[in-house]
Amino acid sequence: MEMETGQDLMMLIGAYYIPKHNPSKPLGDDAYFFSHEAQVMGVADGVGGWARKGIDAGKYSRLLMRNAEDSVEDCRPHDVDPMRLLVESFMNTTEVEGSSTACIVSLAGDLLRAANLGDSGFMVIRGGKTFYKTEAQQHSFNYPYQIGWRHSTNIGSPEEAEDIVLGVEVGDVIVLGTDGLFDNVFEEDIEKIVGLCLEKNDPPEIMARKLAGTAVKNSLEDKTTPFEVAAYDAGVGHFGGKYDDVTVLVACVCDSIFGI
Ligand SMILES: [Mn+2]
Repeated sequence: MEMETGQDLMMLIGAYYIPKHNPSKPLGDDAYFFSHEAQVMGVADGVGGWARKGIDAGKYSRLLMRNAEDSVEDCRPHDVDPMRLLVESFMNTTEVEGSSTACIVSLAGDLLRAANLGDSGFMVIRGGKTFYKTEAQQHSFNYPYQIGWRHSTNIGSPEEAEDIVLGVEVGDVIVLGTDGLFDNVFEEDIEKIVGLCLEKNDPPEIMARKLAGTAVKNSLEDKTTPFEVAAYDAGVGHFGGKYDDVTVLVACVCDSIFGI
């Protein structure tokens, strides 16, 4: 799908991943990729419940993201359709079993496009405030929409992903993450951290590292978190954070004249 776009903007992207401490599974369940050249980035969170069946869902999420990255080569740079990328990578991910949430975000001109399935997601911060935030898709509390492969059969469908298009501006900051971030850091705190980083001129990777670090810290402390609030709303007793793999990508939207 060709899109009519305005001003030519670009995302300056940085990433940081803190896997859950587990010596037998050092890579965790999250995976991500990004391409400055193509102006696209994505995260995936393998569903941990598969461990009970002896399946490492991290292998699924990593292959899903690698296949997405490979499919980027077939797209025109600065014109990547995230939904198409998600469908293609899903169809190509049949070598390992498991399932995963996924969120892929691209920039074409001044249009941000995204495909979001499950409870990973992103927010756009403009002028210090949240301008846009994805809604988590869940069947029930802590049971997100997902895509996967098991016994040579598809699980879920990438077409269930929310297809998002929105205009962005120079100075916008996009925070893309797995639920490990959004379950443990309130929106207002993400805004604050991003604001402080901008004051210091931190590059996106440092911003991502600070956000991920805060998520892990919050998850280990006895304090109220978004996960606790969501659990309460669902009638489930859970206090504090949710210790999880945490992946954060930060993209600063700038004029492409300064970039590639
Ligand atoms: Mn997670």
